[in-house]
Amino acid sequence: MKTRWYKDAVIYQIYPRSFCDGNGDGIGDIRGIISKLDYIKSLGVDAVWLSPVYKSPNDDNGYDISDYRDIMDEFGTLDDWKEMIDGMHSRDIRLIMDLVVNHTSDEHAWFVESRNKDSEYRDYYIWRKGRGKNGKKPPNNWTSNFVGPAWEYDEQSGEWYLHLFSKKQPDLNWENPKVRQEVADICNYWFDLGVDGFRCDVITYISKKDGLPDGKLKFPLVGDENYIVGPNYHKYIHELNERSFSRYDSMTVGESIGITPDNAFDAIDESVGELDTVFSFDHMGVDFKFKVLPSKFNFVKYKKILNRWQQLPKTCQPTIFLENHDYPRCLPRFTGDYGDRRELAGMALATSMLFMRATPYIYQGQEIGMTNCAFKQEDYKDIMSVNALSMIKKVCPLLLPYARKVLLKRARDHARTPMQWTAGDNAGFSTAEPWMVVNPNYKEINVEDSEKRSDSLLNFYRKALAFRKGKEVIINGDFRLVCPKSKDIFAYIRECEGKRLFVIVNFKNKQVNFKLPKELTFDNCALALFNYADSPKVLNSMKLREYEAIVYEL
Ligand code: TEU
Ligand code: CA
Repeated sequence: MKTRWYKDAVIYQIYPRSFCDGNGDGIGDIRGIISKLDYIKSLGVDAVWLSPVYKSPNDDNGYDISDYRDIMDEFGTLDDWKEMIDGMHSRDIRLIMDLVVNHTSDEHAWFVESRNKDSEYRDYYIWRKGRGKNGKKPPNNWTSNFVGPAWEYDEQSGEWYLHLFSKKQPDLNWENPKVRQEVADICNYWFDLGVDGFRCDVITYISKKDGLPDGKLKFPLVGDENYIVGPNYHKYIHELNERSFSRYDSMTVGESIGITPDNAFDAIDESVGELDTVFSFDHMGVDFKFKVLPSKFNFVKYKKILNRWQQLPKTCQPTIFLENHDYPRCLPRFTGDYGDRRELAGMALATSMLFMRATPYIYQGQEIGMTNCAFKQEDYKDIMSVNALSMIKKVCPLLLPYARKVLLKRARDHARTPMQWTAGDNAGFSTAEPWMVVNPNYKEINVEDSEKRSDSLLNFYRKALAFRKGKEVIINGDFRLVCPKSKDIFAYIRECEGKRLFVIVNFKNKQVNFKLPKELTFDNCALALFNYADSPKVLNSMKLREYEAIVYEL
């Protein structure tokens, strides 16, 4: 049944609200996506991961679902969706939908029912009595990922419900077998409509420790040791795999905070029958302390983390991504100040990631080198940013200027500014004023302009993806990091049945010297990909130019 097509696939992530507006109301939608299918195909990607498009009151832009079997009005109808998936399939592009089942919206019919203590849906969620006199203190000390306690008091029943995200995102009770069956049914509903897989949102949070014990006090999330990869996590995912994933030629990728190279085998090895792949976030944290406070980018550590994933057995398929809708843009996060070499820097990042043994993900706009936005305070739209600002205003207004500085580096909003299609009005994203500010640099950074230049970052991505396709050495070859201690260079060798690939990338906006390992010889080598027109056919100069990135077939 399983073809494991994802091993040779590159996946493009669409955040629908910000991708393309098809009906001129300022909000991206499905008709907008349909209008860009040829563009997506032209990139050479194999699949799309679509962030949630289900019915939702949009407290967290669709990650709060009120009906799993229908489409959000702002995004269109189920018929539009069917046209979209047909359009993808006819172009040989698969569709990965987002599966958000750690929690629902508080407006989901189950939760509305669940507020009633006698309802059969009460046990679909996690209700507890409070502590202290009159139970007016939350049942434990867990905190929400979106600031504040993870519990909300419900006057009607005098009890609290758990929400690891916003209070409009109550956590489902996976201990309840009915909930688990509902989830399998939802997956099968979409599989039967043709979807090719799921990206499983915060899937490692579904099993909470028995008795919901207090967590140790640590900033910023208290209690996470009691719900990340909890006691029944593997059992529940295995069951879901049996009831759903394994019945289709599907692929799954878990948003799997807590899965590390040390425990990945149990989570994704082909023999275990759970998820096919996971996203891990350690490499996305190397320039933040406590996940939020900006700190210096530790390049050596970054390489070390990625390398550990590469060394997993071949039956465990890693993923690689530099951007998604929850993180700031990778330029200049990982490249430092690129000055006027933005596209060269983007090519360096692309080259570093695309030839690993992994399923790479490209986030919308990454392919044209979109950057962070100099937001004003009122520009922030993300619930996480808005909550953080209002909490700080309340608790310690003196810290507001600092908080603003942090957000300029860390806010999820950066990834959510409208896709920059043209230099025209609203960056060609919409004919109306977009729901979110457009990055003013759209006049220089946009798809239309990138299409015109053969040496653009966009066209570099296309070349890289075309080169990658079907190459056994990239899909399955061994991975060896070269000069792991170098503070400037990301280099690796891939090897499979006598075929070798050598990838060398200068991450810095300066010339750097390097020393090649002795055993690397360049007889009969072919220059496969490069970002300077005159990149050397043979590496012997021992000097790489600013952000120079080269791939050799040895
Ligand atoms: O993200 C989970 C998650 O842990 C993030 O919210 C994280 O805390 C934040 O991005 C800081 O890195 C997933 C989705 O990707 C995110 O968009 C949702 O808001 C969240 O789950 C709740 O569904
Ligand atoms: Ca619209």
